Order: sequence, then structure tokens, then C-alpha cells
Amino acid sequence: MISRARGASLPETGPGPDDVQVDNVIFSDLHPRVGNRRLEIISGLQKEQKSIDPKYFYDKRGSELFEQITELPEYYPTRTERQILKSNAKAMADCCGHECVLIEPGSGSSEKVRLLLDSLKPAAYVPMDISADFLRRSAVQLAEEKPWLNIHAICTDFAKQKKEPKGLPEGKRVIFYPGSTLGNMRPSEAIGFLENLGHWLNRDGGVLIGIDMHKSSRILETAYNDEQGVTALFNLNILNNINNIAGLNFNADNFAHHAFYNEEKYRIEMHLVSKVNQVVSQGDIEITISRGESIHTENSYKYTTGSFQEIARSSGFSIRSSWSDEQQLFSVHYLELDCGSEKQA
Ligand code: SAH
Ligand code: AVI
Repeated sequence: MISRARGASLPETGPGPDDVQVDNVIFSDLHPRVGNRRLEIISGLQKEQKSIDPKYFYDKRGSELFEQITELPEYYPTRTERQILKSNAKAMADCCGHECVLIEPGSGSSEKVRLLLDSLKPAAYVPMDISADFLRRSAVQLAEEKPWLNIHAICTDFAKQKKEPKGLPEGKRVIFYPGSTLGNMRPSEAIGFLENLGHWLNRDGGVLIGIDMHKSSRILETAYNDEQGVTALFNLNILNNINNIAGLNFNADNFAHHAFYNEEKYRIEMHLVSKVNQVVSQGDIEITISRGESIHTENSYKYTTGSFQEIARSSGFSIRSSWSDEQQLFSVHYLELDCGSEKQA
């Protein structure tokens, strides 16, 4: 379904105080909410190590909690990456070229792209996110701020988007993938995902990607165990979202947030640990959870320059330019298709 920002695209509740008339936004809903999400959720909960896909963090409340995380003093990735983008916007624009079609999978609030837009002047900006209402609101806000910018917002599950979405304008494709969202995939999934993005690019396209770097466990664990407990609320909220989607009856009060750095696998792991012996049900299905047992909700992989280079290379890309902060906490890279690679179609 494709619609303008006002009118047909508004939520079923009708115009709210946040809705404004903007002509430079198209909103396409590819309905990532249909399909067998219930089955996917239940089968994750029936594994020996119970797990929930981290994409289920992002209902409206989850997206809002994530925005709060980005402002926490402990959560260094967002402010560090913002600083890198701000300081190097011109050099990044030179890599991307002017009037490209800038596609952002997992765009969230579209905050970071604002730091590039004036240097980049893209022909169109394509934010893509699974969190429909949040995407719509963010796109409308950006369109108001930048009336010259053509925005084509697409609600979709980017991991299932094998081909580029239809109906985008002509022009060089640049994929903007900040936030180290790639880090939420296992390395083998990350390679498959980047490889797939490679098929969206014309030969001259590129990927501007943010990657979180390996660092001391203390800094990492502090970032995912903030003092105000916002990350804990974000983690626990996944249960409310899957209750709504799959008709489950989790009580979030029966779980505790647990996040630690797995030094062997270079990843933060987030879990929800059961405080009691409990049974959660959906129709005839019963899921037994023992006291102390965990549900694995997220991995957040951290890379070295060398290990990320290896991921890029294995996906058919080479790194044209890299930027980092003084302390090398975070990095941003511009990737181009490796023309010598056999992976090129
Ligand atoms: N790019 C932003 C937001 C990162 S948070 C930044 O750097 O700050 C990750 C975003 O990806 C969230 O907005 C979430 O809703 C979205 N997301 C996660 N998994 C997704 C999926 N499978 N398909 C589409 N969007 C997804
Ligand atoms: C979106 N993603 C890259 C964040 C991360 O750091 O892995 C999600 C997050 N989880 C806890 N805090 C933030």
C-alpha cells in the first residue's frame, strides 16, 4: 500500500496531534506484521536455549525506549557515531556522490541522517523500519524540517527484503546502515545480509555503515546495564510485544534483565532470566521455564578493524574509506562492491 503522509496513510485512529500535512513523503507499508510471526516466536521459545529475535523489541514503546537508550551517558555508541558523522560529513558525501538515492534499513528516528543531508543533498531518502507508527512519525518530522527532501518511507522487515523495494527513483544507490545494527546479526548472517544488499546496488553504489569496536568489557557491560534501568525496560518490553503478537501470557515482572560481554564471541548478550518456575501458554501450547533459566533476546557483536574487513571482504565488498573517533570506540566505513570478486553478479 502506498500513500501520502496525510489522509490514507494515517493510522486507523485518524489524525492525531502529531500528524501534519506534508507533500514530500510517500509511505509504503509492505506489511511485515503479516506472516507467521506467532510460529516464529513459539519455535524460538521451544529451543533448548530459549530465544526471541531482537526485531521484536521494536513495537512503538520499544522504539521509544531505544531512543531513550541513545541519550544515556553509559551508551557511548550513538554520541560517538554522531560525532564521527558530523566531523566527516563532507568526506562521506564525496564518497556517496551527490543526488544519490539514500536507503537506510532500520532507520528508527532518522536522527543520524540529518547530519549528512545538507552535504549529501540526495535525490531521495528511503527510511525502512519494522516499527510502523514510529517510522511514519519520524519521516513526517524530517519532511517538515527538510521540505526540499523527497522521502519514501517503507515499513518492512529488512532481513526478508531480498530485492530492492519497488518504485524507488533512478540514481546511484547508497545504503546508510548506522548504529552497528549489523552487530545484532551473527557474523554468518551479517555476511549474507551484506551480500544481499550488494544486489541492490548498481555497480557504482556503496554502503556507509557504522560498526561498534571491540573494547574493554567494563565499558561494554556498563553501556548495556545503565543505572536508570532503561535498557532493562527495553529488554523486558519484548515480552509485552510478543504477548500481543502471539497471544502469550508472559508476566514481565517474573523476569530480570541480564547483559554481559561474551569475550570468546566478541559480543554483548542480553537475556531475560526467570525469577520463578513458571509456565507460559498459548492455546494448547505450554512453555515451561525454570527459575534461573534464560531467554536470549539479543547479541551485539563488536569488531576489530581486521575482523570487520573480513566480513566486508566475504560479502563481496572492499572498504574504500574508514573514519573513527580518537579513542576508536566506534567506526564508520564506506564499502564498495569489490569488482574482482566472484560474488558479483
Ligand atoms: N539507525 C538508527 C536506529 C538503530 S536501532 C540509529 O542508528 O540510531 C535499530 C532499528 O532497526 C530500529 O528502529 C528497529 O525498529 C529497526 N529494525 C530492527 N530489526 C529490523 C528488521 N528486521 N526490519 C526492519 N527494521 C528493523
Ligand atoms: C540497535 N542495536 C545496534 C542496539 C545495540 O547496541 O546492539 C540495540 C540495543 N540493545 C541494548 N541497547 C541497545
